[in-house]
Amino acid sequence: MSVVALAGGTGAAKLLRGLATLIPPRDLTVIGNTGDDAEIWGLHVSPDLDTVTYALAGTLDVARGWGLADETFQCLRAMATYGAETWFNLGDRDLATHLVRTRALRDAPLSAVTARLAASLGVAARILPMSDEPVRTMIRTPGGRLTFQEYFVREKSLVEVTGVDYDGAAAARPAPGVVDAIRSADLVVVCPSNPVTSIGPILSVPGIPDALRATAAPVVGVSPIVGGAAVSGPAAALMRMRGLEVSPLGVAAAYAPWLRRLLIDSRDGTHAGELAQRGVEADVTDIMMTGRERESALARRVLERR
Ligand code: FO1
Repeated sequence: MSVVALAGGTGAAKLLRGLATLIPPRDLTVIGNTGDDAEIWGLHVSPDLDTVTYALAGTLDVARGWGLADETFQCLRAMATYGAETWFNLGDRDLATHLVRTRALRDAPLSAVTARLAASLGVAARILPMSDEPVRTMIRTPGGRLTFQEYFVREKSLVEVTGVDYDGAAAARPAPGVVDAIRSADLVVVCPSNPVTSIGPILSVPGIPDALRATAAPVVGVSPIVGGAAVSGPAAALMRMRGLEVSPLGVAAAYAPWLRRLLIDSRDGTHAGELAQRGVEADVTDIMMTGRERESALARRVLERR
């Protein structure tokens, strides 16, 4: 069985860890968001690809949802003494990933470099960036445009957002393997990630929405919205700004017309009827992944064919 997952960062990491307990890693292909990639101290940082890779390698700092467990930040402190910007917390061992990636990108595309990093960390699942070309999520605010990391980490998502752009998307192509993986999948999973800034950039790459429409595989999502609020991060404000209702209905609207089934929380069960009217089967369950067992239980539910 071939499972393809569209993934952002933290929310996706939990579901992917659950899936990895149930299917052979070689059956899992992750298509990761690179819209929030950033250049920090001259290094190419790919936060979502790293979060997914570390999660599947078993080395993610699960409490924080990003970076490596048992990390230290000596280099960050040393950089501060040189007057460098230190709002983006790069850990000492995490730095090794960015050093190796940045050097390797001189000779190879991001997809090849990502595969190499994953293999070095013992990850057998296939992790593909959505594109080898740069696509950057830019947040429009009354004070000007910010990169996603400036908005999310430096400004703590507190500034007003007037729009979101995916710079470079029009000229980007899906990374090698992305379209084939979607078209030949037995199941496509949309992880519980931010529809605007995690899954949105993936869908902005020409060719990926067409593949989702064309695949014979059922496309199954897990709602990142529970009880009218985002499970984590700024998804609610960004969805509102896009005119999407902050509920499973808004999530379904973001993934129309190819989303077939959406796992929603018991608290949102009242939306099941309207989802059905819109052609999306609601699968009502407890979707909060508060521990390893819940991650596996939710993943099992995602894999169930109906
Ligand atoms: N998130 C934060 O909230 N603060 C940070 O300082 C931070 C540093 C960081 C370093 C490496 C990395 O891979 C991720 C990091 N993140 C941090 C998370 C990152 O901003 C988010 O995971 C995504 O970009 C959103 O999915």
